[in-house]
Amino acid sequence: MRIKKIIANTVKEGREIIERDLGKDAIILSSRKAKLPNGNVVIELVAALDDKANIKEQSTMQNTRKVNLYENSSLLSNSFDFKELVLSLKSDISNLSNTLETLSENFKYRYTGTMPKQLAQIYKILRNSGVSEEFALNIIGRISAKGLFLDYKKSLNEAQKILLNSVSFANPIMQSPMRQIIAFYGATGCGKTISLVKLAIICKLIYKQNVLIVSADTHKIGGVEQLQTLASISGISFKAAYNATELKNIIVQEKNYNIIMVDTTGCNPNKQNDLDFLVEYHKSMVPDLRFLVLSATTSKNSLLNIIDKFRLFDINSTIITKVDEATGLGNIISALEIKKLPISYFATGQSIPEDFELATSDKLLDYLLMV
Ligand SMILES: Nc1nc2c(ncn2[C@@H]2O[C@H](COP(=O)(O)OP(=O)(O)OP(=O)(O)O)[C@@H](O)[C@H]2O)c(=O)[nH]1
Ligand SMILES: [Mg+2]
Repeated sequence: MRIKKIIANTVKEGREIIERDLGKDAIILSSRKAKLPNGNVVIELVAALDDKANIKEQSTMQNTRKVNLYENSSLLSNSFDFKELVLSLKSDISNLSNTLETLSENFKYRYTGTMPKQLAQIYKILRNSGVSEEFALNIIGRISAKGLFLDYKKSLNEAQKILLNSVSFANPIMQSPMRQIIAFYGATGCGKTISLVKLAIICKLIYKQNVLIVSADTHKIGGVEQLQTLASISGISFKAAYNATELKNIIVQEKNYNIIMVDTTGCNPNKQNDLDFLVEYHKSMVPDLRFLVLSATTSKNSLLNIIDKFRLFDINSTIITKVDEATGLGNIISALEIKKLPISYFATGQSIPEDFELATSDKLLDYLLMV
């Protein structure tokens, strides 16, 4: 595949240059206006030509002929040709997938062509770390405005500073003379139960709190057993609430605990019934602290959707899980920046309780970008 960028005075002129240089089969991938250093406005066109297109076309025609042959003869006697056809189709699909990959890469970085080299590099790092296109462009614009763009290191520091400043951190669970009810909400499989156990152990061992774990995840097969086992290994008291009334009774009766942590059922944010069901539990426990657990491997748009849907529970703060599996936290930062939700903790693996830490700007810096 050959890709060529050309500058012309008009789109028509650009097309003619592409046709002359790459031939009639070239495809125009993008066109936009650009300003030259002398102030002249020109058209910048990016075109691509698949060198193998003609060869492939011929081979596909031959293969089509072979298929027609099969219609009139025994499949067995042509089995060798059939194998060839499958191999050729496989190679066509693989070429197509490579072309799509190149196109999608070009699309992802489509603005870098006009940026100074250093900024283009930082833009790519931001995008690869999950920072949205809009936010990444905004960051690049702010770096440019400060005139830092010729110094890569300074530019990168500035990008990190902007990202760090765009999120806030919430206080962790504190020792308190008052009993605290803490609820964990989130989409299915985001890491609610494991995070709850990690935090319960930390509260018990470090803060010397008397902790009760309650499972309100009684509808999922094995939900109660999973948490009961983890609580028992950790030597933490455990109860299960099979409906909202039982949860309310536990909260009313269990006055001797400083902290009651409630694990809720994982909800599909797009199923209103699931959310309504959870609201019943939420109302019955009236939690003091409401964590939304978000996986760092979730896309920005899905995170925005989850945050919007879980607003029902008056979330105070977030726990970001699976940081160890994510390629940067740009998606999380982009979503939290828009929704103005703070972070309390990072979960960085499956080990209980080691892979759990307080969210601070230093920690965030470690995970922020895939540099
Ligand atoms: N790598 C990694 N895996 C994690 C992390 N947190 C949780 N997990 C794993 O993710 C899977 C789901 O974790 P759970 O805590 O059961 O998730 P959940 O939100 O309670 O799931 P549901 O109750 O089914 O909605 C388990 O295999 C966990 O070990 C993390 O920070 N890093
Ligand atoms: Mg769970």
